[in-house]
Amino acid sequence: MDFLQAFSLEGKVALITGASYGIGFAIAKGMAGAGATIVFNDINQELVDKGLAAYKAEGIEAHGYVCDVTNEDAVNEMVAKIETEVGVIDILVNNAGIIKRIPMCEMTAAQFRQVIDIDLNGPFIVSKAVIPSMIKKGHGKIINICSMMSELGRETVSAYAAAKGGLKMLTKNIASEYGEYNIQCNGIGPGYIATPQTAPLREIQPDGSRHPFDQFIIAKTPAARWGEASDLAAPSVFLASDASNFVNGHILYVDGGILAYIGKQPQ
Ligand code: NAP
Ligand code: GCO
Repeated sequence: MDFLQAFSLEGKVALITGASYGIGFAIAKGMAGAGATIVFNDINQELVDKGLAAYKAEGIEAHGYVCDVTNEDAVNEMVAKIETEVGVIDILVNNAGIIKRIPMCEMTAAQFRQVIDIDLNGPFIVSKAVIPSMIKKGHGKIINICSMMSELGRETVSAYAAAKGGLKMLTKNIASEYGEYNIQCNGIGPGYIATPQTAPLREIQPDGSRHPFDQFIIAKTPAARWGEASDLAAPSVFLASDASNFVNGHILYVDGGILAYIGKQPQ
């Protein structure tokens, strides 16, 4: 096999959930650059239209659908429509996700459930909808967007950590259950990435100084910076391409080294 050809996504259809902006958009842009046809969804028409315009501005003819990943009927309907209008999905990126930063004892069960529903049930529902056609086609790639919180805890993110820890195990289970059908399911665990989701942690303080959490993350990251959404594009292309055909059930942490580092030693 031509070595570079192994990384090509030419002729592949990629569905990236919640990809009007942020990490999903950057991953989709990378996959389009590698030759894939891009399909994305978001929860309302306004976001989809914004996404379509953003893709167009990058020279990408993306296909956008309104769909909430927690609604099983809507997801099944969307996947059927994509198969008719664009083609069978070769690559699924479960990217849509939310976070709620609330101390655990102040969090309601309804809030906890909402995070689990979007961040864990969503990937289950969308994966389940695409796997049968992947089996028929003889191959498929599923990439679950996990987190540092698939491995670590921290104050206020109990639901998110539970969901992302669960998503890591869902990844391993999909790999175990469907590997024999030439389906590879892997995860990407982004470090701290500068997107709207993390904007509250980077807000400039009234006195003009950097947010204490922002300073904490810089000190905790050997790369000494926040990640950019674009840092996730090439690792995603790798996991979506033939170059990773024997990589299954793996979580690739793209974190500037956070998980490798115990933290700065006292001076
Ligand atoms: P983001 O900027 O908030 O984007 C998330 C996207 O998902 C938004 O377009 C959002 O739409 C969409 N979404 C939310 N609920 C949805 C639903 N039920 N159905 C369909 N789409 C839905 O977040 P991001 O930072 O790009 O994060 C993307 C993924 O990476 C998430 O899974 C997140 O947990 C994960 N992640 C992020 C970081 C980070 O540091 N930023 C690090 C590790 C992992 P709305 O705008 O309408 O909510
Ligand atoms: C937080 C953050 C994180 C990140 C990310 C880390 O409040 O600690 O939002 O959870 O977004 O998932 O990988």
